[in-house]
Amino acid sequence: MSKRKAPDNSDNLNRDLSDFLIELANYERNVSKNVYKYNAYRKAASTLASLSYRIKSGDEAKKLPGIGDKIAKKIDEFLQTGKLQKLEKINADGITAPINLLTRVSGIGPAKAKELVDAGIKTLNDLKENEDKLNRHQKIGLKYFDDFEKKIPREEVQRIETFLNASLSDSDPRYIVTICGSYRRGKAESGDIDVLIAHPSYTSSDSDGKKKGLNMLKSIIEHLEQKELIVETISMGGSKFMGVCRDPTGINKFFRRLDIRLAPKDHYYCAVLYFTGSDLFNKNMRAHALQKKFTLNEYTLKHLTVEGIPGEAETINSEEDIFKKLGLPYKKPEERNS
Ligand code: 8GT
Ligand code: MN
Ligand code: MN
Repeated sequence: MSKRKAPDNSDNLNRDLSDFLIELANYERNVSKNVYKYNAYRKAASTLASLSYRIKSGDEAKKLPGIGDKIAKKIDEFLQTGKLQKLEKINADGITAPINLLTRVSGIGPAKAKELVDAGIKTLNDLKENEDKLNRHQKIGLKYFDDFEKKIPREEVQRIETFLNASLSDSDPRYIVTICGSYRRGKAESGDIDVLIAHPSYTSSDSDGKKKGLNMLKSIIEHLEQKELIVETISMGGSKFMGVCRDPTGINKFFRRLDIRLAPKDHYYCAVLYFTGSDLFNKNMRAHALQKKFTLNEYTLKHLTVEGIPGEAETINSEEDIFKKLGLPYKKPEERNS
């Protein structure tokens, strides 16, 4: 995955407001560790960012979903003074700013960032001098810090998609390849590239499925290294690869974060849905599933008994099937951005 960030629509008329809410959200996530407040600030920021008009007061904002008294007050303070006391204080505490900086390194989460800052490591230079305190992922995150912060234009993802399809079908034409994430949701730019792969010969009922999946994923990765698309491996689990790639046409020179997942064919549509996101959309959909006595994850959709025990996996032959079984109107990927 890539780091959660501010809503990025360029014509955001409330940019200053959504920015300060995201700053507050990051503080709650990275420093206070209050997930509830983190989500509340993020939701409010995303609501304001999606408006087609400029918010003029806290009272006006309060009519919107997810904006209550406290956030409305902050909006008023910001509109009247151009700043926020709370943020001024946070930014002066000597801890929050470096923690926020370090969490921008791929692989460094809030807990690790705090540990580093407590040890006096507060800048990227400090990190370089203390590489022994970093794991493989974090080292790669540091090495490509600037590149990983750059957004990937849609045309570049398209080029990589074409290249991937060609390279994989050249090793086996039956591979099914889908680029998910923000790209599939129609975004003009992405933070990373999320590739989902399946193959008709690999299903969850295979007796030695785990081994088969891992071997298949390994051979895919080796092939893509040979083709000089993949340049580094961050981690490689049973069904999940995290690494670094490069635009194989050479048009764009930046190093990009690449996630590849291999799904058993019968789990494919649940995997597509999950891997397309957005993560907020997934959360809402899973909550809705629970209300309908289903449990939904990246693998399967299952009915829950009255005791809350999951039954057999439903047969799913499309993303539409999942929505239908949950009694929801189908949403196209472009409609899943919040
Ligand atoms: P992006 O352009 O910033 O990459 O936006 P994105 O494509 O929507 O975000 P992502 O972080 O690449 O995640 C894409 C989907 O992958 C998410 O919707 C989520 O369901 C799934 N996902 C993973 N791993 C993780 C994870 O560790 N955390 C989160 N939040 N989501 C994850 O595959
Ligand atoms: Mn990702
Ligand atoms: Mn992504």
